[in-house]
Amino acid sequence: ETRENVPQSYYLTTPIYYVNDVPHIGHAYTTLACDVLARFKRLDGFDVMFLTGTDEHGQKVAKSAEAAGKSPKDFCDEVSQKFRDLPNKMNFTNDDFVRTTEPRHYAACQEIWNRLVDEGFIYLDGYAGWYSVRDEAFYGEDELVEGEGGTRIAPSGAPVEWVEEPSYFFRLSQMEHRLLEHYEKNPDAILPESRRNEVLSFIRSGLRDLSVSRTSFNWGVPVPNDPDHIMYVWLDALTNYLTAVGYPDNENELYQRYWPADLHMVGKDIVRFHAVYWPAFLMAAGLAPPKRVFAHGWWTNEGGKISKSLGNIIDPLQLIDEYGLDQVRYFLMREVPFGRDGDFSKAAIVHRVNGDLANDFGNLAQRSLSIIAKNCGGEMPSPGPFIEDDTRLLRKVDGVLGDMRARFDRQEFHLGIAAIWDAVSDANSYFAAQEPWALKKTDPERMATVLYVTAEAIRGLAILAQPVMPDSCGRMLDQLGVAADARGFTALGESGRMASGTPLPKPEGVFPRHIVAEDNLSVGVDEKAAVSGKNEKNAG
Ligand code: ME8
Repeated sequence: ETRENVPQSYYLTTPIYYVNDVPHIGHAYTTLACDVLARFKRLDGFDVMFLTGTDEHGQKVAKSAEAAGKSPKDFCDEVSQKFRDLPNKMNFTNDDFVRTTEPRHYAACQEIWNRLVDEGFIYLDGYAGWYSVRDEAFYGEDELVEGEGGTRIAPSGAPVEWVEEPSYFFRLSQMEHRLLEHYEKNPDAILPESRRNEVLSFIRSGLRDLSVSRTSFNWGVPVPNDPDHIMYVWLDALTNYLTAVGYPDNENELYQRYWPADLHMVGKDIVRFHAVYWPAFLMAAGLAPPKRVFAHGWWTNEGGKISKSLGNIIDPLQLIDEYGLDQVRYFLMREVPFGRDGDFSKAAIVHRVNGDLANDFGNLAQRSLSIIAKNCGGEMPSPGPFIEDDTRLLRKVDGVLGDMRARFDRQEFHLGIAAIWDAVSDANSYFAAQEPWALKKTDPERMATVLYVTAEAIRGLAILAQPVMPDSCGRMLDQLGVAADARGFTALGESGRMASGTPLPKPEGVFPRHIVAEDNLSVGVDEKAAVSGKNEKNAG
């Protein structure tokens, strides 16, 4: 038994989303990024655990339930269901879905609390200070900024209220040194670099002990041995990552295989909770901190902040109806350099759908497969000897996986995808230069070779693009007659070369053009502007 035979594990998580709001593009984006990475790792032979879920406790959710005239539990059941439906609608492959109202989660929360008590990190005192319900966060006086009419608001723009109540505290101040040491030893534990710098300067500015229980309401996990207190919703929520691997049973297989998490994917709004509080709780409790927190950027809508009150929330399901599921998945992962903020615009998505997908990839497959259907008896052609042009293209496609690995390992999804499209572009140039359609009469053997090489290139590219567009690439591979068990990354290159003579189904277009409605001409006019648009400027 060699070590190489045991697949390497990879545990990745999304934030668990508050159920005060229905899923929108921002939530879909984070989970999509994780899905793309989870699929990539599985195709690359890893043993993957991919987790998402809902955050159901706290004042914010309790207030939303009250406003809806429902009990917190009924309200949570209802909204959580909308998040549980998302994987089905967006083809997400999460292995588990954790809800903080589940008994298994209470067990995990109470255990980590007890560990923190045992290690001497919890003490009882009183909290008198500012709290933002919208952020579910405590703020120091010095952190507040002036809002409209001289009111005080959190740096996030959220209103704050003065709170005074008995509270347990976590000795965060004692973790400063260990956190800095941890991040010095692990330079890639927070990405991108800008977020790492932000977190480090926050830690260096000095950490205050953190209030970790509340007594003024009771929608939460009770503190062990003091039921007047419920646990602070962030300590509760963060613990979900342990719940899903069976904590507190450290002996169980999931925990053994997957802890510590390889990646907590979050938005930049919650990096402090994940990169300061969470590793501090874990290390204080004697548990290993996550290997990486990646905080991605923020989406705006046609230049404006997305908010419920502005009524410009983008519903991912509506986008899918309009542009197609894989088209939306591709756009979100390709358009904006991952980590940066991005702007959603119709012009930009139409440009990607019609340019990258319909013209560049879709047409190549459709044209080459149609010529094969017409001129090669509907079978995979039998190639003659390869010339340098042929091997150069196939070598290029074979090289993409190495690039993708390097990029995806740093969550640079846009660059990993760009590597595929660089090869798509080469395949198009090859196809145009070789003119297989003109060879039928003059040199049928060379025609067969060019068509075979093109089909091989498309096979490789479709295998590589599966994590982003699983359905469409699956259909492309169907049309090439590639068996379902020959679609992993080990089938790339020589080892998976297609057999000549394989009968092929009738070719069908996989990436249709998006037709812009007449009454929405501005999109058509803008389509060009999108090429040099804002999001590209971010790319540097
Ligand atoms: O913060 N652009 O939940 P939440 C990009 N329950 N991403 C966005 C976005 C936007 N405009 N809007 C939301 C919470 N997101 C806590 C998390 S984890 C232990 C607890 C994404 O429902 C982004 O990932 O407010 C952000 O971090 C997350 O949704 C916030 O979701």
